[in-house]
Amino acid sequence: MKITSLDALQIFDSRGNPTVEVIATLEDGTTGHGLVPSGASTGHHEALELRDGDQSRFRGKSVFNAISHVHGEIAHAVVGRDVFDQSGLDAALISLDGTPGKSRLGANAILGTSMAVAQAAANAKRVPLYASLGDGTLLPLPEIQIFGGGKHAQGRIDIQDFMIMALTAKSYDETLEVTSNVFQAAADIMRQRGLLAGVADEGGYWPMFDRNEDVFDALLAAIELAGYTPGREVGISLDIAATDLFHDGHYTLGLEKRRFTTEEFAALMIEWVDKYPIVSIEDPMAEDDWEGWKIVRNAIGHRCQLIGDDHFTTNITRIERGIAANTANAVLIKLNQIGTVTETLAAIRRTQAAGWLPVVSARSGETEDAFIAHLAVATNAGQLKVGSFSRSERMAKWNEVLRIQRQLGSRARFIGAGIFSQAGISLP
Ligand code: 2PG
Ligand code: MG
Repeated sequence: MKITSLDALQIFDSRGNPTVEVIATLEDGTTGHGLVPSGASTGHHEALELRDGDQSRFRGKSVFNAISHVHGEIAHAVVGRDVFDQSGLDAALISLDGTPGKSRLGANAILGTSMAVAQAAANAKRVPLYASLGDGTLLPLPEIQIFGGGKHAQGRIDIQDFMIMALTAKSYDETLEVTSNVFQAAADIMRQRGLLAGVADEGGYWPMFDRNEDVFDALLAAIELAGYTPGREVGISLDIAATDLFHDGHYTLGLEKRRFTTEEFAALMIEWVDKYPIVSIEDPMAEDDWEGWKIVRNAIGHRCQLIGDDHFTTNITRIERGIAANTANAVLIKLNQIGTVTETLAAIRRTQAAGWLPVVSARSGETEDAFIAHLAVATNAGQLKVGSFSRSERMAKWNEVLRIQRQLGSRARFIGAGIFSQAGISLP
């Protein structure tokens, strides 16, 4: 089935910033849309999101150049190709761009095209996207944000994501019920303490705390108020986003005016895992602090999931270096960090082949597209991170997994926190 045309337009993400939507049309009239998300705490090794930089329009953030690349060179290369040859099409886009970071045409232009074609292929086959992308049937364990900080809350607290994972839930539905209970209880706690002041970029509560550790106290109180035992039914998961805390060779917690060497910051991460029921930490160390990562991995990698986000940027070369150096045991998977569907699928497969865990993730700037819900199920990734349990750009993904569960019926599988044992992680 041939692709007959490609269209693109500037739409807006959940922060109201411009982003790219691409529409692929096939010879039988079938269409597929690809909506591109956008990060704020981005890694330096990510593929380039092409923005116009014209300060007179959308503060420099418009994406009209990326869109004209879709209408021009990209359409020229894609129209007439077979929609079912995703890897051939993605390879053609990569070589057409010709730069390592997709900086000439823009990773946003390329990814929008790649996603639109993947969706059009599923639509042409008249199957859901998850069934077209792979043969997985495993529903993911969610990692859901309760408090948001870091760059998503103007640095109000240093740590970016305070999340929970429903460890003993027997089904995907039950994970959402547990999350919903804790999310509402957290609002009660914040209200009681006079700290409720709106939500951060991914829908978690805006952090009116004075110390990073005060957030742990509020989170533990919320879990208990909801009727669960922290560490048994509900575990804590953090995204430190440590790249943003690392400047001039040191880590800084601005809220507490504390400065750390690599060894000291690694020791703090280990201390927190000893002190609190933490089951997962993302980016505990800065993206290129390979030595710091090794210290943390050696100390706690057998009992805590350690996810590389900025550290790997969904880039197979960096993932392979991490596997060889044993710096982590899990990889955050974001389509727009690498820029094509094929490379994203390869990053997931490589992670799984090493006995590590892929965690499929949204960006802080999201759209109504639920592509990643399908990607998580299609690849049996086992975990999904989409920010909080509020705001429709987040709920679109959680709800889509409910629909997939219904479609899969008795074929749907759920192992929840059982996924950790696949990476040799035993929770205490
Ligand atoms: C992250 C993501 C999502 P951003 O750091 O994992 O929480 O944030 O999209 O801003 O990189
Ligand atoms: Mg992150």
